[in-house]
Amino acid sequence: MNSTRKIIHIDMDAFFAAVEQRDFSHYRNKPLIVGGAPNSRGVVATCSYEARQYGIHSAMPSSQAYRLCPQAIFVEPRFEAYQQASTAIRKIFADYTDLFEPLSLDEAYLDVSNSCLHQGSATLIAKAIKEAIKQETRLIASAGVSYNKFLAKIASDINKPDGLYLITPTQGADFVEQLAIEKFHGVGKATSLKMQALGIKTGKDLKQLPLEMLQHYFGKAGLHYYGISRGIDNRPVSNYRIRKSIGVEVTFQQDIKIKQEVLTHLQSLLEKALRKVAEKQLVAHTLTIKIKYHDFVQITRSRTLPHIITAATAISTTLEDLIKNTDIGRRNVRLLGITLSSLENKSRQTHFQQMDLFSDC
Ligand code: TTP
Ligand code: MG
Repeated sequence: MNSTRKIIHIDMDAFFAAVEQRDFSHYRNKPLIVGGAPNSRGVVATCSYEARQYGIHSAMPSSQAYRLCPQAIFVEPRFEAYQQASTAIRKIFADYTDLFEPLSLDEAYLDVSNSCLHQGSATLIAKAIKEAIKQETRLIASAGVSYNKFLAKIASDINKPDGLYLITPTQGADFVEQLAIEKFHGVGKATSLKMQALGIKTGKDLKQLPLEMLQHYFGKAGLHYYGISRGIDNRPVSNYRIRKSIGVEVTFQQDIKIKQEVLTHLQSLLEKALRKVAEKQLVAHTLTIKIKYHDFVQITRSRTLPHIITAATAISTTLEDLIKNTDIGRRNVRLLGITLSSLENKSRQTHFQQMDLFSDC
C-alpha cells in the first residue's frame, strides 16, 4: 500500500483587501490598505498587491504605510464580509474532502489522499478548488500541494498571488535544505533568532544538528525540527473546526429592572465570556446581548467591531449602545446573556494588537 499522503494548503490572496476590491469597484487596481487610519496608532491588517509594491505589509504601522504611499486608500475592516467569504470557501473545501482543517478565515489544509476526483491528482484537485473559489466568491486563492502540511504550506506561498505549486516526495528533502530559516512556518521570531545565533541559517544547517542537540536547545519542538529539516512532517490534517460562538447567560431569582443594574450584570457576563474566549486562544469581533423580559419575550442586539473585543472597549461604549433601543429601565428582566462570535485564532491577532499598543508613530 502506498502511504504517501496528498495534502493541499489553500491561502487566499490579500484576503481582506481582495474582498474590499470585489465589493467596491473604485478600490480595484489601486493601493488599498485595510486596517487602522493613517493618522491613528493602528496598523495595517493587510493591503492589496498594488500597495505591496510600495513595501507596505501586514502589521506595519498605518502611519508608516501612509508615508510610503500617501495616495493609498485606507479602509476599516468589515469582518462580517470576511466571515461570509470564509464560510463560502469552507463550503467549497467540503465538496472536495471531509478532511480539512481551517487555520484562520482565509486558509486551510485539505487531505485529499483518498480522493478519486480528477484521477486522484492532488494538483488537479487544487486547480479545481481554485477555480470553484473564483467562480463562487470572485476571489483568488493560492494553493500548495505536497505530501505533508509543512511543505504544502510553504508551497502555497511560492507563486502568490494566484499560485499553484507542487513539491513532490522526491523533491521535499532537497527543497527544505535550501530554505531560509525565516521561511520555516512554525519557527517563530524568537526561535529563528536563537537558530541564527547557533549559526543555523538554512534547512541544510538545521539538518546538521543531532536530535539530542535540537531537543536540548528547543525542547519538545526539537523533534519536529529534526523531521522538517528532512522534509518529514507526520502531523495529521485534523477535522477540528473553529468554534462559531461562545456564550454565557444568567437567569435571575428575582427580575431586575434598573438600567445600571442590567449594565453591571452584562459587564460581568462579558468578562466571563471573554475569559472563555481567551482560554481557547481565540479573539472575537462580534458581541451579542440577549435579554429575556419577565413575560419570556426575548430580544437580541448585536454589533461587529472593526477591532477585537476587549472588556475595556466593549464596556465603555458598546454595551450602552446595545441596550439603547430596548425596554431596559421600563420592563422587568429575567435573563441576560452575552455571546461572542466572529472568532479567530489569537496568534493571528497578537502581533496586530501589540503593534497597535506599542507603535510610537
Ligand atoms: P494572510 O493570509 O497572512 O495575508 P493576506 O491573505 O492578506 O495576503 P497573502 O496571503 O496574499 O499574502 O492573512 C489573511 C488575513 O488575515 C489578512 O487579509 C488580514 C488578516 N491579518 C491581520 O489582520 N493581521 C495580520 O498581521 C495578518 C498577517 C493578517
Ligand atoms: Mg492569505
